[in-house]
Amino acid sequence: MDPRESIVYQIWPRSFYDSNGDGIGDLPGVAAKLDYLHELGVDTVWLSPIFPSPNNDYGYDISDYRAVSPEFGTMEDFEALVARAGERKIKILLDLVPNHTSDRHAWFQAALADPESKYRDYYIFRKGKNDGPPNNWMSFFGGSAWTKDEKSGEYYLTSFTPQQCDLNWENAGLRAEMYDMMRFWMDKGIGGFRIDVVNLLKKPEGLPDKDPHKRGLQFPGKLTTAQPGIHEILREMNEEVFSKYPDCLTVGEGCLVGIEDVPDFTSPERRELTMMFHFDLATLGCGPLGKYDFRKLYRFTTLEFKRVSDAWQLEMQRANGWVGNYLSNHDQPRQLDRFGSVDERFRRASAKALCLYNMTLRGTPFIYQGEECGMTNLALEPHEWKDFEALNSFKLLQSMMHVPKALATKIVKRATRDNARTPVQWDGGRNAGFTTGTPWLRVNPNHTTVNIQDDMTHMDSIVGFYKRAIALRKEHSALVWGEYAPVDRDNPRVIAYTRAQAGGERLLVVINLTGKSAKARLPEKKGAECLLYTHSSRPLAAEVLLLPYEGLVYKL
Ligand code: TEU
Ligand code: CA
Repeated sequence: MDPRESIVYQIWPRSFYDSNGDGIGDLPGVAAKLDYLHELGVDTVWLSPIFPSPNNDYGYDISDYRAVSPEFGTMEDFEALVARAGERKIKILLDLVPNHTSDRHAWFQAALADPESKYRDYYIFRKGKNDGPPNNWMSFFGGSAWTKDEKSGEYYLTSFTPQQCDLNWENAGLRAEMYDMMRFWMDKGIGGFRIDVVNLLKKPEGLPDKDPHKRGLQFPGKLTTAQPGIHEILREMNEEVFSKYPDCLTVGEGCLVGIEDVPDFTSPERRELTMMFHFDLATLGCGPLGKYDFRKLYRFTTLEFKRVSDAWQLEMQRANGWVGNYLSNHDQPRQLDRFGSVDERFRRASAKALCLYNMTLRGTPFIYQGEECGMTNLALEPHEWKDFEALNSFKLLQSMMHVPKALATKIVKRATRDNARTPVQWDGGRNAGFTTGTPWLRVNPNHTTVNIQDDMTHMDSIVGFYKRAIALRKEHSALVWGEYAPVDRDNPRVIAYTRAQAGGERLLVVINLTGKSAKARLPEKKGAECLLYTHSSRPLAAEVLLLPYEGLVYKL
């Protein structure tokens, strides 16, 4: 199978399913739910990092690339999971975090202990400037991107938390070790990798200041996310690893990557990555500084959503690029809070509408755990926040941006990644059936009504709709490969498009993305078959009045 045809389900293992009652989801927990995932229809499961980690950034700070975190199980558990998934024709993707290791990693410890060690050059150590860090870069999570090594007086680059030390991909020895590690996992039978902040691997020559005329820390932006030399690294990685494994799926997280950049990473003839994520929907309604930049109050119109969506669909098609489409993941608030409705009147309908959208786009759909039963944000209280990004942003909002505490609390409650990380709601019982122990993060009390088990028996089941939408995509290759063409483009509430395959089918998708009824102007075709609907089947007409969040697919 061409890996672009996959349907991927993302698991954030810590919160998926706990098999041994310690309150932390684990690999045997994933294995226990394989039948559920198989029935859902997904063929690929991406596991967020499962490696040993001190959890300063919950697994994205890895202290050993070649082992399984004891919190999640053993290597035998992992191998058993791959085997059992394979029996169900499900591939496992691992999360590769090549930009940085934890400061607990043996390489970094060796680099600290002895500045002459070969491992020093695995990282990015530099002398300070004017009693401060080597340059003015701001970390992704706020504060300086540099951390001081008190022993040598030098600084090392930490683009995320101060405990995540950026690796130096200019070092050929480091690259060789990384490729070897990747083959180690591929040889265990995995299907490929999701690659963390892949565009950051290439740093600019000389690590210059960003906007040197400006005072204070500056977010380096394109200076670190768009260095042309990144493509040489990826071509080498492809040659050394991916090309050796047929049908290997690689999805790069292109942190804040531009629409003009993605085709170069993903056109098959360039032999780099299979696909990439983009951030332009995730950051809709945010200010230029991202999620915690509340100045636009996270408000956006459906037309703005459509413009971004159309732009990516059309440009990837034109330039032969490929994206992984998603509306939520472990870094973003729940998709219903962002793009749908958490109002009980519309929760189910909007969950289905968003599913229908994701399953009918050009690109590869990614589902994030729990979205299939319509999970929502949990407004955790400040003392419950676990995420470094949230805690740090809370401080910075108050100290640097002078936001009053009450407003800062409101912003962080809304934006924190903890929203996506509360345990999966399996049933309406104690701890939502996630654990028999004490969950590491509070379970959303709405699990008494919002949960997978109850949803599956509901006549208006969201899980049931996911199954039908996934099956539809599997049955109609036009939904994967067909040409994308927008319909009724200026409609302020309804998104509509056709997917047409040369010599094959032509399908029409129409979705009301709002909580108000809306008219859509559609191409006429007598006797068009209604293949899938969120509410009920209805005949195609030149003008239809859609209910809130109603969506339909027709075969023209
Ligand atoms: O995220 C990269 C990234 O771009 C983040 O800054 C992201 O935009 C932010 O979390 C949104 O709030 C990846 C991982 O997905 C994330 O979980 C890690 O924390 C980060 O890399 C560092 O490894
Ligand atoms: Ca456990």
